[in-house]
Amino acid sequence: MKEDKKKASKKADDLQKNISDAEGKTMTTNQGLKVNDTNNSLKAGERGATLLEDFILREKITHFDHERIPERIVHARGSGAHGYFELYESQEEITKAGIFTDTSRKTPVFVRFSTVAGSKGSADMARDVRGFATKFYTEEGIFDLVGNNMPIFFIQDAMKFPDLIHSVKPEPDREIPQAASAHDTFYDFISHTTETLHNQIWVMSDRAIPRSLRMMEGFGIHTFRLVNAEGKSHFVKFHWKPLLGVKSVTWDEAVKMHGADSDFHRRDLWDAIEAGQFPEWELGLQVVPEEDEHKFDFDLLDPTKLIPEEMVPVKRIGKMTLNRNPDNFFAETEQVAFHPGHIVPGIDFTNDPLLQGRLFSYTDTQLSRLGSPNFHELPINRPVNEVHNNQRDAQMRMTVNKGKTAYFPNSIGGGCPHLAKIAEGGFSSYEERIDAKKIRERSESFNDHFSQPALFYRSLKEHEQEHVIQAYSFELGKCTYDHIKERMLWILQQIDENLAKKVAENLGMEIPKEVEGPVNQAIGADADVKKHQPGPKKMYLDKSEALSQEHLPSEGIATRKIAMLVGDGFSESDYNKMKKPLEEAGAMLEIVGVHGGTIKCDKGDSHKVDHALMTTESVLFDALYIPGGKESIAALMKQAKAKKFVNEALKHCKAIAVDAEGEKFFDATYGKDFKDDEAVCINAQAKKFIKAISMHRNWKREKAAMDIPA
Ligand code: HDE
Repeated sequence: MKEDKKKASKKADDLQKNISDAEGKTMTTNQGLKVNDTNNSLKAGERGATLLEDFILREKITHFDHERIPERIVHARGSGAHGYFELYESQEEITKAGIFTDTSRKTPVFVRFSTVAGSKGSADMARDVRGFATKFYTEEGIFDLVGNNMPIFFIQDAMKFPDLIHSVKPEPDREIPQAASAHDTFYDFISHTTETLHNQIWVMSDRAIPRSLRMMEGFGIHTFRLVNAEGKSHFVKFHWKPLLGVKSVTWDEAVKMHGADSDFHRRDLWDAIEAGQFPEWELGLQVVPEEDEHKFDFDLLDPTKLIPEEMVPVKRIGKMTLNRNPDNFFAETEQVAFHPGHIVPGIDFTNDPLLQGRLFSYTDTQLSRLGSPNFHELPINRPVNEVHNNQRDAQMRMTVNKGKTAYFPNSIGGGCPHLAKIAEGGFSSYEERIDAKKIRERSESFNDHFSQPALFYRSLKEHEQEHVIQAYSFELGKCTYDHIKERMLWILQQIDENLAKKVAENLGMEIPKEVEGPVNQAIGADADVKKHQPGPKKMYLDKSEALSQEHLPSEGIATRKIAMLVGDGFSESDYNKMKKPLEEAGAMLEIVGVHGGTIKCDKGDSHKVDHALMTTESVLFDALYIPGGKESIAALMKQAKAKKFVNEALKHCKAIAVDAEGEKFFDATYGKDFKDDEAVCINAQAKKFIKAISMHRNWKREKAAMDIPA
């Protein structure tokens, strides 16, 4: 047990070497000189000019002037956390990787979650894919699993990545919109590139507006290889399954959350870890023997395709726990450098053309972002095992290499560092047989663009489908070119007639009989245009349960935030009735008062207000409780915002509990029409309220609640 703890903290111990804690220390310059004044520059007299001689001023300002580094071209906005990974049972039949064979290990990890399109300071609740990048500090070196919260990607070949990203980023003339795909250039690209549709429809689903970074799945997307000690390879897809289930907010909430708390996800992750409620994910594998490669109706190398879990089940092999917040955002979350090419023996690549391109991009981007090929020496990036090679120098080199030799082979340095035999853990690439012509082409097996978006849509629950319709209607409604919207409607019809019909109705447009010109533009000027059009829609599976967010059962209400809306004079007994059971269930009951400071209960005791009504919004909570207390209810009655608070909670299908006089106030809101609702608890015991909160949302309410003008 003791040994285990030691292993888990190996990276923490390593980082400790660079931790600086100023507590009780004297201020110095960067050269170690004790500083006596940091408020005034050196001047020629009290009211005179500043002197060039002032090296203390110059050092401080120069450092400040250069504090910023370029933000990531994609995934700029992110939040990170430390943790560890533990394996349930050895997977030695399919891989020799130590993290997947040695159950005694507690491998340190650092995870960075991100949005893709927005800038570093953009709002967390943007409709977007979320990055889910995990750095495993293994005993054999770094393994990075650089994935997303959706199991497929927009494009099939790395060559198109700059086009995709240029189309979704703010339009270059006016630099708008920020962190949003709802604009012309994105849909111009999408509507001419049907391979994008599968990822695109996922982005229109609830997956793109998660309730919490802790409540998202993660996927490695590409098919990777696992290689065992005998050198046999299996294909594998990586999955992260959150133990809190997969949960989202509604679009109306997301829009309001942008304003109410643009750091909502970052704060939520930080607060949960600080509160000791550590987020957990199980790592799952979908394993396909090499000989089964061509058994599917799609190509395993095509990153726009997933393997339905009904066809190849996900085997859960271990658990990751995030248990520590970074000490410094810049040093850790900003400077962490992931790379899908960071692998360890037992893990290898496939020829997925998107993955192949990524293998180039990630080192390249660190050179401009972090400024030097020595980025691997930064504390957050360095492995926990020793690094020895003949690479030398370059900007900001921190390692002090001893000796005369920086070449191999050498005799002067005793031949060191020497090479590792494969049996000693030396890496060797999987020996894949290749016999091919060098061509700039796309495989025809990648041409099925409609089957899986259609499977996804068919597999969603009714309310989830409705959200997709609303999302397309919103996004296309924001586009200004009719021909782009028409192309999109025609394309949506290929996915699902009803989806296209509903979106067309909302846009007030007709679905065109056909689109002008080829659906997709030719991939190369000399390429056969016909060959690159989307192939016929296949139907190899009616539905895949796992594609609906509802597929991961989650129990309990741990980490949920419940607002208790009160004025002075609220009922203390009601408060006590709810507080203990909710907290015992791991939830947080926070007092939202009609004013800040402290607020009095009916017994005259003062309670600290967690949020004044004027500083918070209903969208920042998972559920709402209104206790009784005559005076308190009278105060709420006078506040339009208190009514809005209730109406929004209703509209967003949240659990609401009301006690005693609280019912009178509830009747003064749209609540009066929802008193029989499954998640509305009038004068109920905490048990019922807890059950209602654990539903996350009562989607059955949604249709009726949409009419609430909140
Ligand atoms: Fe990335 N991607 N990507 N990407 N990606 C980057 O690397 C790139 C792709 C993903 O938190 C960049 O260090 C290309 C797929 C995540 O630091 C850059 C292509 C998937 C992160 C880059 C892809 C991802 C990145 C920008 C197409 C899911 C954030 C900064 C061939 C499997 C990592 C950086 C973090 C970051 C390139 C496609 C996930 C520019 C060229 C597919 C989670 O190198």
